[in-house]
Amino acid sequence: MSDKHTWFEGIPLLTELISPEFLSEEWKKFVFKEDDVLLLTYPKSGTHWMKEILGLIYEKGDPKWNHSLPIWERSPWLEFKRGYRLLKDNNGPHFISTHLPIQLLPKSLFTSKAKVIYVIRNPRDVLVSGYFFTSIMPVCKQPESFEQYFQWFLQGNVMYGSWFEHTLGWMTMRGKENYLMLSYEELKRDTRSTVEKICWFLGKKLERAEMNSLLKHSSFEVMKDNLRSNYTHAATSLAATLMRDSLMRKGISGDWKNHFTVAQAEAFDRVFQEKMAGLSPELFLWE
Ligand code: PPS
Repeated sequence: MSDKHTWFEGIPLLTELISPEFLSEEWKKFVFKEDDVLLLTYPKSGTHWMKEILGLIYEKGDPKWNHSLPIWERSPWLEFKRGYRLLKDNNGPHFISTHLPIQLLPKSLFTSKAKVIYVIRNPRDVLVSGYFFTSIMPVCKQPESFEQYFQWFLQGNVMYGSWFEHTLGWMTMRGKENYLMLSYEELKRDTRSTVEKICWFLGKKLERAEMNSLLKHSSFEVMKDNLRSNYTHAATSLAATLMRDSLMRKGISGDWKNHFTVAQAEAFDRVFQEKMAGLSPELFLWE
């Protein structure tokens, strides 16, 4: 693996974005507060979509906040220096995001009453989305082919490590009352009902007009044009365009069928069945 990845406690992290030194003793003592909302995802699982939805729930469908602050300030990344500073320097409540696996989270999470939302996505679509993202993002290790990335993904040699281990880890929190697990697919299939479920979990209620506004402003098309969500405000215009087109790429379920060969689909199924054998198939309702 190239130096685009730095391995930390067995997990490949993007060298340019996260340093093991930063995930230090001080960082590990971060205290989650009762009214924080923590969004947990493996990369490419719909994180930005959920960030947009959370902002709209708390703002009762009004898009002003989502359109005035960059998305990385609305819901800072716990594992990025800049995000962590924002969280430390401001009393909150916070919307916090992370792609880290469970074993790397600050321990206060496990005794905190912070609300935790975990979004899972069909790993086949995660793989395809990750392939297009890493292929054009200079901070990522770029694959020479889809087949090469496919193999890296199955081996866990991609940013944030194995999807299988990551998912098995976060699923151990199932059953806790401050933990809600959702899938990208249910959000896509029936956004309204899924947002109602999130509102119920967060103790929020939206009127019909507020919900309609939320659905409009969190749609793929509107988000792709939201300058504060599509990274157009990122450091350079090239980075911004690359980010927008790779971060908000297609926004559909099942795109893997357009990219996997029959042999890849079969190989993936074998690994999935082996790694996820202990879990009920009902947890994975996707095609
Ligand atoms: S990241 O970079 O890991 O944080 O990416 P993440 O935000 O988790 O996931 C990116 C994928 O989410 C899709 N997306 C959406 N889908 C539906 N509706 C909306 N509003 C939406 N916003 C983002 C995005 O297109 C990426 O998936 P792919 O399959 O690549 O299109």
